[in-house]
Amino acid sequence: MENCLFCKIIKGEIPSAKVLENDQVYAFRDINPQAPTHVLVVPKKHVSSVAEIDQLSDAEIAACLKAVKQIAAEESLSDGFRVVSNCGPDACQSVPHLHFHILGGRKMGDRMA
Ligand code: DGP
Repeated sequence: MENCLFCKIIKGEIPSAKVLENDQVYAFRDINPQAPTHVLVVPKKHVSSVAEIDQLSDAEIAACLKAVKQIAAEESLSDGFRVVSNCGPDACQSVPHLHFHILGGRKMGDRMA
């Protein structure tokens, strides 16, 4: 997608603090961290959100979640972490390229919304 911010980050046209990359997934630190660890995991193929996840292959979907697991281990989030994927305006999704927030490094609030 020509004008997609995260597509530009994946292509290296916009700098990012890379955490993990493989054939299917790119992960980088959020520019506005909301926890000591705040990493975004994105599929390299552009889809807007979970609402379009059927446009990804099963392997691409699995790669995202396996990346979440790998990053949580590498970031030593052994006490737990939260995975969030905002989807659409009611969820305040601000970048329309599917992404999974990994939030950890502190105790989260017990309310999710
Ligand atoms: P969401 O609101 O769920 O769509 O989350 C989008 C996240 O993307 C938000 O936490 C801030 C982050 N973000 C926006 N622009 C940039 C950027 O240019 N670089 C990085 N690293 N993160 C960004």
